Amino acid sequence: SAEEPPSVDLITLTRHVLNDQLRLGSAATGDLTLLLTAIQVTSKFIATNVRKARLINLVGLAGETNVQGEEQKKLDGLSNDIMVNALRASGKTAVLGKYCVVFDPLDGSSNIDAGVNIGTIFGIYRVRPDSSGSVEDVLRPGSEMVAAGYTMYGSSANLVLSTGSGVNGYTLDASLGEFILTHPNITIPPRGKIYSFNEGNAMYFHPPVTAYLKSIKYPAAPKSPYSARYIGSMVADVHRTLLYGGIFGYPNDKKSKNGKLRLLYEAFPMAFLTEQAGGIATTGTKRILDIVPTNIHERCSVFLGSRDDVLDVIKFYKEIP
Ligand code: AFP
Repeated sequence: SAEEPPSVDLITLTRHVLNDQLRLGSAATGDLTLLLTAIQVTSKFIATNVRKARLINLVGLAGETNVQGEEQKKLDGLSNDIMVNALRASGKTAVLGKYCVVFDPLDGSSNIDAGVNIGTIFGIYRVRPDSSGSVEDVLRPGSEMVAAGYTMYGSSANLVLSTGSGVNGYTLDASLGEFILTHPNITIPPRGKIYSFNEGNAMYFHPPVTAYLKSIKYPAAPKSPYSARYIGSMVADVHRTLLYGGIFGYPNDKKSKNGKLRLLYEAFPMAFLTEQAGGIATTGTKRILDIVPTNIHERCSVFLGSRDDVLDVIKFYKEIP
């Protein structure tokens, strides 16, 4: 009730991660905690700028015409610079101490104008023992990531993180400037009722995908058809999938031969989180986290979400050539 006193034992992201590290004993030097602190600061900064950009979009900047497009585009680059500076390197990967980070600073940016949720996606590798940090350190399977997560910029900023022992969700308390643990131990329901695909690509889909979608839209009685939800912003679509269950898919098709989503900084981190939450992430024929990348910008086919839903897709791939 409104009479209830505020909690006096807030679990912040830093506290939570530090506890995790302490549990690991002497192997933990606190470097990962430091790195995650940098990512948190970055997320707060981007969250503020996303909010500002939306305001500017609504009211315009004093003395400027044609603010809209310009400001939106800048936000994309700005987020990249914020992230890069915070992580001290360039492009989509950065080396910090004994860790390498792959990231998409502002994923779903085509949605900014409409005020739809967007996000930052990141994955973290430990540099190989013999390396001083190079691109080779991130051309490794996603299963070798030590941590992965995203921050979603919506009505609040939500940071969802896994350091390899489950998934936790934190919400930015703007007055404290801290991410507070609000969604401990996120687990995906084993089966959901929602499918999330861009069906505008249906005419290009391969037969197993077409057959799978038909099976959930026209199920045999007494089953009910699935609901469609597609935001077009991977962070938001995956966030909903982690919390409510169901399936998110962006398959390769006759037009996009390798799919659309980027393996390193979209598919891997989301696959890592999905598996840590008890779900499955596959290309249809192969576990995503087992793929060995050959290029940092390569793409891959993606199906992820509730265990039973993704197993259904895999079955269609096995049965239909
Ligand atoms: P943008 O950053 O260009 O908006 O792309 C976002 C994205 O990479 C990912 O966040 C979405 O899941 C996917 O693309 C949506 O793609 P479609 O617009 O083809 O549905």
